[in-house]
Amino acid sequence: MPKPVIITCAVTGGIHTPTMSPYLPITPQQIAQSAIAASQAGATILHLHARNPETGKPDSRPETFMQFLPEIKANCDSVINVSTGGGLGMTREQRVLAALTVSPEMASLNVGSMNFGIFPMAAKYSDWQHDWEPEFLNMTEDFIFRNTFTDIEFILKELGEGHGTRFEFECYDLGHLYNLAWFIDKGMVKPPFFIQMVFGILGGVGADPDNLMHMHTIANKLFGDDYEWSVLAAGRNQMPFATQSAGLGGNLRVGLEDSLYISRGELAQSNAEQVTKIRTIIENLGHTVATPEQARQRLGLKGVENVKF
Ligand code: KMH
Ligand code: ZN
Repeated sequence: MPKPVIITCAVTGGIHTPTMSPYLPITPQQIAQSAIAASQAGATILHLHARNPETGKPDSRPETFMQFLPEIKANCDSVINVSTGGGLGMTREQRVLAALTVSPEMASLNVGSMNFGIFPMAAKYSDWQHDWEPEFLNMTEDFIFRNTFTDIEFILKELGEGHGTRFEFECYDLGHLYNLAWFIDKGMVKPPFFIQMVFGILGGVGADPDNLMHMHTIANKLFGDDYEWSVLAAGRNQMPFATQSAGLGGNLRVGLEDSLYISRGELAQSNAEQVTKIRTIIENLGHTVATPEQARQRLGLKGVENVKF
């Protein structure tokens, strides 16, 4: 019997900008409402970033997160996963501060440095709502998303050991799996590991189904039965890759952080719409969706009573 599928919903992220979609949650109220609706649609885990309410720019301040985290926690039982990726260009300390403050059950951890090229999106839009938007996108042409071994160790120690927070290990390429294996061999990461394989980011592995199969094959060799694997793909590849993962017994991630669309050329009007679409696919495949409690048990999480928000 295949395991219930863990659906992660990445509610707003730090990649897309306000001009790109009127449906992208920006304010704390919008983020909370969208997250709660996504939970009601079936999201097992909620992956959360914060944004400046006035400008929509990625915001790493704990006080901004605290304007929506308690409301989400009070209104749904989905696992709350606070991003340490922040917004491109933030320092390590900025990126991890919110998670260190709120001590979540889960946080993201990016397992390798890379080029993170979202500049091609800039050419698709004009009449920007805010000046920062094209600047933010275009700066990524000469930008390295820094996640050195020292950076990773810092998060593992400060957040993992310090707070009992466990991680959504974001792996954008084959080498990132080997980076994670190195930390496991050093005894700095304990099973069960939750590996989020990321496809289709310019600078990471391409969104080719063969790459998903190979990353899965290598992860099986490296981690055996000690891991849960999940798949996300950016943009138009989101649903096909989520579906491929579900068909292979994997878990998956959707959400407006990773794609603004519900189908080719049609903007998704909510996170819940994407969650509902993939839930229907999962159930049509004969699978069930994992409950937050099942995810807590499978991922070894500390329990919602142990967070600080
Ligand atoms: N934006 C995703 C492709 C993080 O928040 O730590 C990767 C991500 C990184 O979600
Ligand atoms: Zn994220």
